[in-house]
Amino acid sequence: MAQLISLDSLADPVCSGDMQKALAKPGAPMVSLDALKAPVTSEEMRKALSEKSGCESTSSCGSSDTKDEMPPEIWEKVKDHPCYSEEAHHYFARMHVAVAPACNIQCNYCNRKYDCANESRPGVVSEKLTPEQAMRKVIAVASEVPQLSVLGIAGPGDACYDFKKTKATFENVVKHIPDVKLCISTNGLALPDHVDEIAKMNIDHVTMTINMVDPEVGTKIYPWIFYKNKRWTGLEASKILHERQMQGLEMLTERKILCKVNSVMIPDINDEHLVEVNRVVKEKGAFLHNIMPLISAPENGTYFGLNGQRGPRAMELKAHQDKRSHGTKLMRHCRQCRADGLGLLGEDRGQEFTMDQVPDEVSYDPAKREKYRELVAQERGEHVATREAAGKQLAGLALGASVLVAIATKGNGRINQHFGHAKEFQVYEVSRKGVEFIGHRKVDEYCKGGWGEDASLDGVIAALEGVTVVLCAKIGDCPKDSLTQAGIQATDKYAHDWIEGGIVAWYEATYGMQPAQTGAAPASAHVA
Ligand code: CLF
Ligand code: SF4
Repeated sequence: MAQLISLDSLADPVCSGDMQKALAKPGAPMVSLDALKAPVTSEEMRKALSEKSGCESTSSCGSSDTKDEMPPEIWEKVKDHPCYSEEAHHYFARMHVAVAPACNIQCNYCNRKYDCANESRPGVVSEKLTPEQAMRKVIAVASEVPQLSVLGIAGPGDACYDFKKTKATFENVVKHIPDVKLCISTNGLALPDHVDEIAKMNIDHVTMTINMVDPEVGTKIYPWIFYKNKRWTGLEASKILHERQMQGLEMLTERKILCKVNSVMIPDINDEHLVEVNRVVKEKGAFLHNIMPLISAPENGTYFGLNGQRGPRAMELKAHQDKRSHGTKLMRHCRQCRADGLGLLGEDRGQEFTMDQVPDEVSYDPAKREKYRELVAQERGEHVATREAAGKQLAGLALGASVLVAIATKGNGRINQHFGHAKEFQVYEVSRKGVEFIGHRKVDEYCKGGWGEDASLDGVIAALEGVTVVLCAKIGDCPKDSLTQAGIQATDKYAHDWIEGGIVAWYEATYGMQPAQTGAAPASAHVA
């Protein structure tokens, strides 16, 4: 008899201990990537899933609220892209190949010399690759990581400045894996020279980092640029960069290539100015605006890090993003990836696929990716329906304040991670608008080698500033008590629920669901 297959089983690099425990549970879904090696047909999987969810139909599944909000051709481009669709980031993974080491500008927040496998910030890589190595690595990863949907080139320098390598890599890869989406990230200076080639190569997604639309502001961020064989500094450098960025954005818009704008929020330098950036990029056709916090510490060796420029705190960033949320659609789920990032956003599986582990001869096996996509198409429908129902339930409440809820999740849209294993918590805001994802908080795992670390717990508590409750798959009494003392509730009652469903159930159990005319804001709700 075929065993039940869950999305987790296709996607999760679980440890063998977890697997044995899961298999020991009567009726538990099988939890192993090995599931894909078994002769399980997609028909069997569909049947298993419909038995589980009670959903026989596959035709209506896969729809989503966001699908209804955009033209079908745009939806096709974003629906499986973990950065362009918040919903997709629960299911799909990106892979960056570090083939473009050279850069034509200097940002005061960048130092590409520094490398640490645990470091997650743009410009950082463990291994630079040639286009040929990149192709072998992508094929190996695509055969093993079913969630992979996007191949990105995000440096470690600039994908457009090093365009020959970017182009050679993409051309090699699409010959073997034609359905992978291609994505590049650039500072924009060399972009206008390559937009036509980008269009020809079907690169549908371009991210441009735009930190200013006023070159005076730019002088505090960019000490120099290299353009037309010459190094430019000061205001002149920032003016050229700004003009080229605007030209590049307009060219992308004309060719209907989706452009996401990333802006690094640098307190007291461009934080207030980002309002204007948001307005201008919206006017010029940017699809999405991603305001990211400056990562700055002396040990990073960056100009800002060495000179004491601080980054924003999580709640500062949130307040800032909230103020900008009426301009271009905001991205809030960015994880500020490394230039060799691999996996779901927020996880990094790069160390599993270093070049010494990639065979010289590789061949692409599409089976896992195909089966995973079929399952996602179905589960996603159920997830979206849960989210919509959550929104309706909350719409009539008299909430004067919003509540922040932190979720421990391994992906797939469920509350499915132990508190102690979380390296980040996803934060949702419960308000009259429904349940909205508003960001994540990175933490050091509390549980290392089977033991809780008090020092890590202090860090987790600090990172959860403003959060009312943590929902997770499992939590011990010890961390739970410490969280309670810090004013944060924690519970594993909603383990394996859809995130939005679990949140509404917790809300109802805690505050009740009172109608607008009689309800009052919960006393302990955090005012955001
Ligand atoms: Fe990579 Fe960037 Fe493409 Fe995504 S990342 S090139 S758009 S595939 Fe995504 Fe990473 Fe944030 Fe970038 S989470 S840093 S936004
Ligand atoms: Fe670093 Fe990117 Fe800035 Fe170049 S554009 S200096 S790689 S952050």
